[in-house]
Amino acid sequence: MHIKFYLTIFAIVLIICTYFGTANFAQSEKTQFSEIEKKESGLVLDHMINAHLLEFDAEKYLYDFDYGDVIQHDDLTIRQFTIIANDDMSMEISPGVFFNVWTFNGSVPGPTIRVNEGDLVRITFINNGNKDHTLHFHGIHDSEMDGVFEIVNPGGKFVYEWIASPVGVHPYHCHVMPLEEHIGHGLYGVYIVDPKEGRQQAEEMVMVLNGFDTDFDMENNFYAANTVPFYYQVNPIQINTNELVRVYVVNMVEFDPINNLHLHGNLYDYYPTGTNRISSIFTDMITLSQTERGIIEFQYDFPGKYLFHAHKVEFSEKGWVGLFLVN
Ligand SMILES: [Cu+2]
Repeated sequence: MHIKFYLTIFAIVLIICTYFGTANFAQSEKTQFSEIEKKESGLVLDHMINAHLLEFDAEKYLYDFDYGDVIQHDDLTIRQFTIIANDDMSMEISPGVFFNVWTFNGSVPGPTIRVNEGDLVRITFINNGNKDHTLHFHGIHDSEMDGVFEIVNPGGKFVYEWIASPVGVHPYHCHVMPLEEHIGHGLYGVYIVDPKEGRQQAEEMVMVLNGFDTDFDMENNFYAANTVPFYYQVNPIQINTNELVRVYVVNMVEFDPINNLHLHGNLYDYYPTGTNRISSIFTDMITLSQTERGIIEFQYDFPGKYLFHAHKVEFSEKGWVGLFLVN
C-alpha cells in the first residue's frame, strides 16, 4: 500500500518536472532573438524607451503639398526633393497604444510630392534607418529608377530621376521585402502629377487610407483617413457651400483586400487614378484595393455636417470615419 502510494507521488513529481523542464527549455529557446528581431516580432515587450515619438498633424497633412526646390533650365522645370527614411520612431496610434512607425521625412504618410506633367523630378533618397529601404514611385520611368532592384542599405543614398508622367494621383512606397512589413509600418506617400494647363480652381486635399496592425497578427487594429483614427470626426474638415472640393484619395491599407469611401448627403465625380479628365462615374461609393487611387470632386448645396467613411463598417468603427462641416 505504502509503496504504491510513494510510486504514485514519484510518478506525479516526474511528470511535473518533465513538463516544466520542457516549458523552460521552450521558453529559453524563444528568447534567442536578436535585438532587432525582438523589436519587430512583437513577441517580446519592447517599451521603445529610446524611440523618438512621432506627432503627426492630420490637419496640416491634409493641405500640405511639397512642390520641391525649383530650378528652371530653359524650357525644362527641375523639381528637387529630399526624402529620408527612418525606422526607429514610435507613434501613439490610439490612447496608450504605441506602434513602431517607419517614416519618410519623419511622417506617416511621407510628404505629398506635387509636380507638373513634363517636369524633371529629382529625388535624393537617404536611408537613415536600420534596415534596407527604397523609393518605388508608381508612374512612368526607367527600370533603374523603379526602386525595386537597387536596394539602399542603412546609411546609403540613391538619386531617382524621371520626367513626370502620366497626369494623375499615384502612390509611392518602399519596395523592400517583406513588402507588407515595410508598407504596414508606414513607408508610403502620395505623388500628384498636375496637367500642364492645371485643373479647375478647387479646395484641394489629400486622404491616404491606412491601417495599423499593432498586435502583429496580420490584421489591422486601427484604420484611418490620414493616420489618426477618428481625427476628422473630432476635427471636421471645414468647406463652403457651392465650393468645388477635390480630394486626392489613395488606399494604402495592408492585409485587407479592399477599402472604400462613402460620402453622405451628396454624390461625387470620380476620376480613377486621375488620369482621365472626364469623370468615369457619379456616385457616393467607390471600392479600392491596395494602391488603387483616384480623384473625387463634389460640392454641397446645403450647409451642415456630413459624414464620410468606409462603408466596410468594421473599418469605420475602428477609426476610418470623418466629417465635412459645410458652412
Ligand atoms: Cu523599407
